[in-house]
Amino acid sequence: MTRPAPSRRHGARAGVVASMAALATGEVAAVVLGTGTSLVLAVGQEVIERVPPAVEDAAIDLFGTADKLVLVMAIVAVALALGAALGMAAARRFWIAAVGFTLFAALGVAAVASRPTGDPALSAVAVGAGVGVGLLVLRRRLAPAAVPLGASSRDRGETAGVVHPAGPTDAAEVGRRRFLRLAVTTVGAVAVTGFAGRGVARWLGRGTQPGEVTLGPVSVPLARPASAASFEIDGLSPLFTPNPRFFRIDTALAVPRVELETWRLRVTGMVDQPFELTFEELNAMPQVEADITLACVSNEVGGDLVGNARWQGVPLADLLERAGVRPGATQIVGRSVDGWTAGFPTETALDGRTPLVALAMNGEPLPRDHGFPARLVVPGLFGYVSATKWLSEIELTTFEDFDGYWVPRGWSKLGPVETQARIDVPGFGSQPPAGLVPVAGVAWAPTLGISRVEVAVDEGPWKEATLAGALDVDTWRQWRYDWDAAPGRHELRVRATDGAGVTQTAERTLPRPGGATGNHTIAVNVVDRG
Ligand SMILES: Nc1nc2c(c(=O)[nH]1)N[C@H]1C(S)=C(S)[C@@H](COP(=O)(O)O)O[C@H]1N2
Ligand SMILES: [Mo]
Repeated sequence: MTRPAPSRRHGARAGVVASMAALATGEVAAVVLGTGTSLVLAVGQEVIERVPPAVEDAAIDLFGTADKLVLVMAIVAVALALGAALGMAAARRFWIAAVGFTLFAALGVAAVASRPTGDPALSAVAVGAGVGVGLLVLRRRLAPAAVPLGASSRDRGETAGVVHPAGPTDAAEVGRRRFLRLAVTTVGAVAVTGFAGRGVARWLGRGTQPGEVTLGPVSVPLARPASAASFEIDGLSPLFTPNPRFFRIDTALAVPRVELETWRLRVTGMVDQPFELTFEELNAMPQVEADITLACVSNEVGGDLVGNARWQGVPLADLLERAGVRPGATQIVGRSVDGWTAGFPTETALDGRTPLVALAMNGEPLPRDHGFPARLVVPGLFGYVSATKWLSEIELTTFEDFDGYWVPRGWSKLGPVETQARIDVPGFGSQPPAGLVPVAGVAWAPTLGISRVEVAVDEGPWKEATLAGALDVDTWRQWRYDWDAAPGRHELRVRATDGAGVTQTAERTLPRPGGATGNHTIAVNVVDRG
């Protein structure tokens, strides 16, 4: 007797369920086995690193910082769609699904293998388990006897009339079989859940908690200059951005979890004495504090991808001195445990500014999101060329020999921070009451400091704003302008002048390739109180 083949629709549905089962099994197995990354994360990371700049820009425009979540959902959606296609094919020839699932699994393992943190052998086991479970599920669902209760009438119609060759004969036997199946499933589920649960716990506990670290002492703790007393204005950015509110920008789909026992910082490349340090050794070196404003090159004029912190760490210059930089080593490259890189001129480490291998941020060990256990911070340079988080290596090289992560993706080789001013209050589109309206914000020109901020109302002349004391030339500076506002719609513009007397350009440019320029401008609607 030949059985009718399942319908294509039934095949597609079975394929989706099978690929869901395969993905879920693979991800759980990855956690349990501790493969370092998973198929979905590794494929996502490959997509992030390979996508053309135009697509990347569009995705960021469209989804903003939710882009990573959208990416993961898209990968799952594609996997399910492929499952549907394979399920349809498998309804006729099962081997097509077997080959298809195995091919995609191989691609996934290749993605894991290309990650510095991934273990290809273990992940082949995890992905293999996923494929096995997926194919089992598919086989069961495509077996004519297994048409599910919830199947559509069409599916049932097509398989109606199939006689179970060895169907149960009496009710007692049916009961026994059901009980047996239930028992086996329950035991299986409990075992898997327990195993997975332990794995998840281990996974979550993996890596050292920043809180477990005791930071070394600071040679000369910074006192906050008395002159830096900040303005008390509602909505104005505080001088120091609290860690939980500090912007986060990176390519990491999963934040790297570093185990301090095995972590090393290596100084390599064009040096006389390459060396490596444990965290303990690094933490035991003389440390300093520095107030440095960090800005992202992707920050739009008026945007919030900028923050200020008090960093604590080891001066980069001390590490370079110990290694002995060879002549001709024009570029310092920071490399992250996840393979990300950023490079900046060697002279910026030696020209009097204070680049740090930072271990702490605002008095706490670096939070994981901001690079635990160590990161670079270089005053005056955008993060993408300098501020390597989860730092594992500092390599001396040349600009001819190496490009950091973002350079081949269309961003400038050199990334000095553009002088900028931002209006924090009143908010864009707000409706302040007529009369005296405090206009305030922050301005930055790292390494030179801010010497003047001016505000213009509508087409009026530039008027000088009052500056709060300067924390440091490397940090932003608060400013305020008390505006006598008349009712109606008004436009406010701001511009900053750096410590060398150069006023920022009014020319509007996009962030790519070297950072946005132009005057932050907002519109407000002043309302008559009477
Ligand atoms: N390892 C790693 N470090 C990185 C990045 C990254 O993608 N990976 N992004 C850089 C960029 S573009 C910026 S702007 C800063 C942001 O630092 P934050 O997330 O601590 O604010 O980190 C830099 N360091
Ligand atoms: Mo950035």
